[in-house]
Amino acid sequence: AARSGIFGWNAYYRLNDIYNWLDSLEAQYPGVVSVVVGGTTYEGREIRGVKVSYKAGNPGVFVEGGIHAREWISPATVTYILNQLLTSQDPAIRDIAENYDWYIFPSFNPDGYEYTHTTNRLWRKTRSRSSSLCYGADPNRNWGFHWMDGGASSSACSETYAGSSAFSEIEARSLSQYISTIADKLSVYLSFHSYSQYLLIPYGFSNAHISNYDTLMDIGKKAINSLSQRYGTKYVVGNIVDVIYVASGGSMDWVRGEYGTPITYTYELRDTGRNGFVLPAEQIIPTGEETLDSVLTILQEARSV
Ligand code: ING
Ligand code: ZN
Repeated sequence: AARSGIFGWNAYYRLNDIYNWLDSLEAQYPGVVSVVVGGTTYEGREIRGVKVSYKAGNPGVFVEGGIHAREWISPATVTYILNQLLTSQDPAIRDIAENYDWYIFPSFNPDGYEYTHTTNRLWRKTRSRSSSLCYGADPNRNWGFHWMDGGASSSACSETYAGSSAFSEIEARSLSQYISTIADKLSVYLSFHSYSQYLLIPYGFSNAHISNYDTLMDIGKKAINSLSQRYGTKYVVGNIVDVIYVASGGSMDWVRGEYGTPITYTYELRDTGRNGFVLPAEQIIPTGEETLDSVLTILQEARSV
């Protein structure tokens, strides 16, 4: 478990530890890191992130973590990547760090994340009151592009409850509004889930080939090859429907559908089911390392498209 005042990647951390660390980065890297607020949750927490910018006018990369509460390796990997962008001496990492503007949100679902620490380790959804019987909607079925167009439930007690309407959840609604303010600057959107070791491309409502399907598949294959080099971790790349299942109302679908952001991927991080959502903390650093290897490839390749 975490000791107070210390942040790192040998344990999983509470929301406030993550937020205090983000705040400390702003103090440590003035003029480079700024804390940004993407919205507010049902229970009144901030959805806090950082912008990392070494110079004006860079293309933007948005990094989304923790939209599902129980997928703890997601916020941990996102903070690992953020730390490397600020501290790595590797010229290739320095190059992507300094030549993109980064918008990084470790937890898109803070209420759910805290609930997995206090009450139910396997909670997935938000914590809004959905019915007299059940809490929460699936924040990755609540976004307003092809909402409720397959692979989402209208039953309040379902794990994939899409909500009472598109953007019924304040988390998805306020984050979509935040993203709208920077969308014209974004060339890349990366979303981090677990588990299954997949690298997914839009859409989740359909497996029709999108306009740059071949490019995304091509870059995706290079990315999972880079990822495999360090520890031999095997990923599969493909359209969401082709690789896993139909799932509408996801954040990545909305970003691509609403703004046409060209390079968008959703990661399903380690493992393939041995530990599932309860991935041992010893795997945070290796997961962070191999995932950053693949992000580096994506961003190097994204430059020349
Ligand atoms: N997987 C994702 C889910 O929300 C996904 C897969 C990604 C669906 C992007 C739609 C869009 O079901 C997990 N593990 O949550
Ligand atoms: Zn998920």
